[in-house]
Amino acid sequence: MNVLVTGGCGFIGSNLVKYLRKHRPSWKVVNLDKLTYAGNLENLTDLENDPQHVFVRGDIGNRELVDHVILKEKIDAIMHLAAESHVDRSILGPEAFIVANVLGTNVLLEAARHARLSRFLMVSTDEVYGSLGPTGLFTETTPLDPSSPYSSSKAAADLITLAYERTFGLDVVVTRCSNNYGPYQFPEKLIPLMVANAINDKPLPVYADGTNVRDWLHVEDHCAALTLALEKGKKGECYNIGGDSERQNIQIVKAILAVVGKPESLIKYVKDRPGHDKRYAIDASKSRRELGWAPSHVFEKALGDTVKWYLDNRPWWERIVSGAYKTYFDSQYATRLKG
Ligand code: NAD
Ligand code: TDX
Repeated sequence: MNVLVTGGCGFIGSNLVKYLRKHRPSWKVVNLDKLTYAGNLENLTDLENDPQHVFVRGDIGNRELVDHVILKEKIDAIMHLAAESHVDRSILGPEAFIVANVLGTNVLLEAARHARLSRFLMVSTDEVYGSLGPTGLFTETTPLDPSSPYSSSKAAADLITLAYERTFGLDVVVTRCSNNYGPYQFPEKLIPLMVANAINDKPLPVYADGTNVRDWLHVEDHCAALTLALEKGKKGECYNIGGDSERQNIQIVKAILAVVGKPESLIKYVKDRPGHDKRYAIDASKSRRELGWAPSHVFEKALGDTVKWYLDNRPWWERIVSGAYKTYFDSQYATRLKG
């Protein structure tokens, strides 16, 4: 099997490329990534001399390049992860999200259709469902009701993908997962940002009162689910993937401070994110039943291990927060802390 992974130098993509090389050793993994601010080839140094991993730097929106890669590498299936992925950035500037997530996905779908690929796996998100109240779970039939430019661009891509099955008969599967955590996450997202700030004795900016709830899924459990969805998912179906680990943001932040050994006085409550979804929670029973998947990580232990990974790999994230992206991080803090 020759699989094209898009976005394979990002957080989930790089974990997935490594997961596939380990658990599906006969597969060739071709990794198409533009290397935006969030893409980092250093995430894949373990695979430097691996002939079964082929890296191609390029944009999913470049149809000529995508066609060429599919033909040259004899691609059978696509696992599509490349995206602009950060909600706060989508509020600062939605356009990049529409270009990469909506138009980029459409280019890949067209290429997959014309090359008659055997499967197109669209990695979507639980954020397409919008927000829950204090009770209830998202199922695959929950109506889509996205709140942010990010989640609406993902919902658009998710629906276009499903339309390619109905209209053109392309074999597609859509997965919708909850918040991932683990190694190599860009330090703009809640967990690595809070770890980095705690280590550097900087304020930890918690939006509103910190009671918003996310369901946390370890990235390796997500990679296992994506692999099974590619292999066993039914054509034209959606699969929810969740970690059964609902936590309030403030619980996460306090747990991180405890592991790093820093005081809770570093917590700074700041102005809320506009359109901030209150709660996400996932019913993943369809994935358990049809894919034979279940998460294997226990949240508190895996969060501790994740925090330790960031403590042990300081150069990896320090280069990001103090290097080329320092201006972004500084201006973000300044804006948040004013609130
Ligand atoms: P990320 O931001 O860490 O990585 C995205 C990768 O895509 C980067 O390597 C970037 O260079 C690449 N990329 C962006 N635009 C591209 C383009 N036009 N052409 C080629 N490559 C491009 O993102 P992530 O957190 O790893 O998320 C991966 C996917 O999973 C995304 O589709 C995201 O919407 C989805 N998702 C993420 C989470 C989460 O918790 N992180 C949860 C649900 C769904
Ligand atoms: O500084 C912060 N303070 C804070 O309180 C940041 C960055 C976040 N938060 C809150 C907002 C959310 O309630 O923490 C929660 C998690 O925030 P993010 O890490 O930005 O993730 P979220 O907005 O939930 O989206 C993530 O999960 C779904 C990913 O970024 C998406 O790509 C994915 O689709």
